Amino acid sequence: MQLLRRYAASLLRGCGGLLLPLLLPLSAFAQGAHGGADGGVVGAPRPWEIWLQPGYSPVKKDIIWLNNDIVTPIIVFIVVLVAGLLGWVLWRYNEKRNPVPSRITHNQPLEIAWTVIPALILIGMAIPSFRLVFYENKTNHPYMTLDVTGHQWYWEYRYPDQGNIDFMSNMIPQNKLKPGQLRLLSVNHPLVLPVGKNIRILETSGDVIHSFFIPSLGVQRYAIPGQTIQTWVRIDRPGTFYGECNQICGLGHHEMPIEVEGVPLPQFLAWARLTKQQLSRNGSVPPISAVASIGAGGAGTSTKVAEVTHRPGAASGTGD
Ligand SMILES: [Cu+2]
Repeated sequence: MQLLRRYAASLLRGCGGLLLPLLLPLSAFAQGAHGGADGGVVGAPRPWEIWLQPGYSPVKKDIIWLNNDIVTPIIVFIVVLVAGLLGWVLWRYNEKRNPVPSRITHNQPLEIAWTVIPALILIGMAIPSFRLVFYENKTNHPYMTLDVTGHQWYWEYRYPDQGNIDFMSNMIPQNKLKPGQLRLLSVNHPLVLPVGKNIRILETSGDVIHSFFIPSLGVQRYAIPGQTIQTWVRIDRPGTFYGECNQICGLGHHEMPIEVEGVPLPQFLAWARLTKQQLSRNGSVPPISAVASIGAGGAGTSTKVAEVTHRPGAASGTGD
């Protein structure tokens, strides 16, 4: 990792020095934390957002690094170089300035150079790309496992390590949204996960192909019937993170968003215990605000988390 970061820094020094002033404002704009009104982070799309969403997991931070620091400077450099060459040819070799054109048709050193240099650029991009693909693939030391099943058109979440809690998560229809809830993104029962822990995610589907996509956490994997596909996440800090199915899966494709509540471990464990009790008692799933007073870092942290996660009606009610 260190090696790759040094490689990126030298790449920027080498070819991107001129581009840096252009790219930095974009990058800073893209990575500024999206703070929630109550102090917690919110991973959600914003109006007019053209860059990647800010990252709240190690995988997402690497995706941002690969895109912002490696691929984009290379793309900008090539576009500027080719446009400059084209402009120079138009200016220097038009009919007026160059009435007798050269009859040269081959230049072997030039042809070798314009084959080898792009190949080297592609290899330079492929090495960190492949490394990232393998990094996204799995975690070797998961704290817990989460089973995700895609259905037309809702998500099912199962927690095998917390007594097989199993519930459905449905989008809140637009006419039932409460203040603070997001159109096409808020759900009746959010996925609740502990922050700072490696979580193995095993995905499958009950019908057609779906895709489990949470941009701010760097999670994207197909959910395919008859297969189990693995990925993982480690949420950096408490907050609410939104995603959606991004594989066209039928008429209600837009009705299966993902809402993740990242909370401190003690609060997650308390919620899991309460959820298990309530599911067996009356089939209901408690909102995370039901255990909001339990936090990891003292009263300050727990209060903040309670405020972040408590949105009226967020998880109370519309049933499965
Ligand atoms: Cu889907």
